[in-house]
Amino acid sequence: MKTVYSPRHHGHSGNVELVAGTIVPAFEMPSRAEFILSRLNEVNLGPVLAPEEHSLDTAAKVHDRAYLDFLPTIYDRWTAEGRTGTALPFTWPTRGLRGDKLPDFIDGQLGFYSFDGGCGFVAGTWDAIKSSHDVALTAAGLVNGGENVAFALCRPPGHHSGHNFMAGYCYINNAAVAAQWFLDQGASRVSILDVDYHHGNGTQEIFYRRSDVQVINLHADPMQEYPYFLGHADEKGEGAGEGFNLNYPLRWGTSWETWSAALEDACAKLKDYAPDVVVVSLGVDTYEKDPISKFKLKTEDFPRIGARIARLGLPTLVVMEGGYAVADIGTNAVGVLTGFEGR
Ligand code: OKP
Ligand code: ZN
Repeated sequence: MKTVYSPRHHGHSGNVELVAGTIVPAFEMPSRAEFILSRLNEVNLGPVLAPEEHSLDTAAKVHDRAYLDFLPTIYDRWTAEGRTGTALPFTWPTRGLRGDKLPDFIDGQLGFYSFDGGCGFVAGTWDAIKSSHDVALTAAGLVNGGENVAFALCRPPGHHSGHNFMAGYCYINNAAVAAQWFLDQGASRVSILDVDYHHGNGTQEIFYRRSDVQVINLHADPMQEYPYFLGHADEKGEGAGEGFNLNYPLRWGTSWETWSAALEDACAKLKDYAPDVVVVSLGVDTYEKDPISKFKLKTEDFPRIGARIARLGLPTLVVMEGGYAVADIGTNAVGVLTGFEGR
């Protein structure tokens, strides 16, 4: 299997976040991608290719253009105010506040375009975001060109980012952009299968009223876990999208027996939809040793995930999302890929 990877993800480093009332180094760190890269070389997964530059025109079909225009300007505007360190918002337009008025000042604009404080900007963040987007589209091109599967080693991840907001380490929704791109290339239907521990609220939001992208999520129950305010089983899509969104919220402590039963049901629903291509939002934060998650999947379970998805027999783009147990992230993420290949 071919992988697309860019070292430009390194620009997004030294980031911080608020955890349990304290500012700490962000769990989403550069070594995540490096451990995956070295593991896939170790097992000879296949060639590792550099991404080609892509315009943001496809991204602008799933995100607001004004949001995409804002992202590259953030860090310069932050430093222009004499600030150093990580650019972060501290106010958000929640219930009862105006979501239709974009403030002038950078602090207000950061809040306007965010759902939470999980998306810090440092000097190289925009370049990393753009490279991650390009990685996803280049890998999508491999699948469109006839590869049965390709791996987009994206960093930063994307699935929490919605049409006009960043959230949970995610800025551009790489999987959503890739799905849109497949449609633009002539696919009639695309399924996004999100197996990250966290609900892919951004992906759900983007396609909620559409029937051309089926969105399936297996994730920790939002009653217990981030992103808390989306991801319930009764969210089935709206209007033309009704019936094309599927959520499998699972309780803390979920292990392979329960998780794989949900995957089985999800695969049956996906098969019924008969998409031309599958985009997998791959998070391995379902792992028992993940520092921010509470599922109990074991290292030997990850190849089984890949094998089950391969059994769908559909062209598949695997897009990297979360996973924070960095010492084991390579083994677990690449385990899904080797499982897909039947080895
Ligand atoms: C991104 B992905 C508090 C910790 C919670 C949000 C988790 C984002 C996960 N700062 N942070 O889905 O793996
Ligand atoms: Zn996650």
